[in-house]
Amino acid sequence: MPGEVKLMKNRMLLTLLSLIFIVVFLFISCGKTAPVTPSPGPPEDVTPGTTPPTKLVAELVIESFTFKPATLTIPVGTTVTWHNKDSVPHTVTSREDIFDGGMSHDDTYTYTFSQSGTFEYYCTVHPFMTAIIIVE
Ligand SMILES: [Cu+2]
Repeated sequence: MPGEVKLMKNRMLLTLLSLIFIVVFLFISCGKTAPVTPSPGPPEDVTPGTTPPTKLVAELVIESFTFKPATLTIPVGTTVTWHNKDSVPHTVTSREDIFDGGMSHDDTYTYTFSQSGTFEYYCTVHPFMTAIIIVE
């Protein structure tokens, strides 16, 4: 009888050790697989189309009482800069009062065309100075 009890105790101890071993093994396995989980960050940055669009710009000069070029065709969203190279002041004045800017010598005026259309403008100081911006 005592020998049988000892055997049972040994079997119980063996079962308990096996359980502990399984639990420890599972913990180690979990610890190893965890870092493999993909991080959600980087793929979004790689997605095409997220890069900022290049800024649309155009430059005009006012020289010898003339807007150069007299007719300029630009896409919607273009920022136009006029540069007065004359020694006298000029203005860039829209016929429909959409934009109006004055410039002294070597000064600039900037306007962004966010709507399509044909925009005629002139200089209020010298009304014979006219030009057109076509926004498509
Ligand atoms: Cu002028």
